[in-house]
Amino acid sequence: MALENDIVDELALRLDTAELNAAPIAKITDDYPEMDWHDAYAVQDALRARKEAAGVTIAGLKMGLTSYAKMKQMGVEDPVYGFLTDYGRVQEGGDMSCARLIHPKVEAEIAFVLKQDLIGPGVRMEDVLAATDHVLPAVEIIDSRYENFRFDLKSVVADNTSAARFVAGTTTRPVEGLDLAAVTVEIVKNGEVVASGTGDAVLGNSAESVAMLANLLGVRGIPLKAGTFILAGAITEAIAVAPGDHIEARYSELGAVTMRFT
Ligand code: OOG
Ligand code: MG
Repeated sequence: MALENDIVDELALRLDTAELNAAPIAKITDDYPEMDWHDAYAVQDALRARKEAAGVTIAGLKMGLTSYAKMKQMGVEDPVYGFLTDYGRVQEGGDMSCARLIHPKVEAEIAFVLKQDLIGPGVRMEDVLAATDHVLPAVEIIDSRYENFRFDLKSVVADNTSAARFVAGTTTRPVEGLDLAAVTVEIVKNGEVVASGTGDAVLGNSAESVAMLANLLGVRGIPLKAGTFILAGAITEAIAVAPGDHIEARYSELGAVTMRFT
């Protein structure tokens, strides 16, 4: 680690405050260019600890930057993970206020719920499929705490991978007989298709992304527990939204997820 503990805590406070006040900040590597990957996840862990101390419950985990569309959009090359919060969960078909968001964007993803723990390293896609209770469609609303959504990998890891809100669909499916790589999705904004993609955009198969999550956690001695809700990463590029927008993510096989921004 290149950063002292008190700096890690100060950066977590900075990011938490930016989120709670919906007031963007400069990316933290501008001040600490020497920070490394351990520091980045240490800041994310400190942010999570701050929120839990304030009464927030962790609602799941997420992978990010797992598709080429996203890596290209954000100019980065490695997948990352973060956490989801109870206050980030929005009801399918519901309204979502933009008041506490900075510059929200929506992403269509496939979510997993496991029936068995996965303990990395060494977890393979087949292990994930065998350990999956069900999958469901989900939209993630990301909202970078950095000005103009501009960041590098260490800054975005510290910022909990831009996690803000999420909407899970109501139809769940077991993975048996379902080709996740072939699932298609369209993002429809105010009646117009604005992005589309196929499941294989996420590391060939979203289950591969969950295997990577188990392995990234495993390196740190953390098991990926049964029952965890996991967002496997955006299939398409992210689409900016504003008050008044209606969003529908339409999947083959998995149904649809809708929401309105206010
Ligand atoms: C980082 C988060 C990316 C995904 O699904 O790829 C992400 C960002 O683009 O702000 O959640
Ligand atoms: Mg995402």
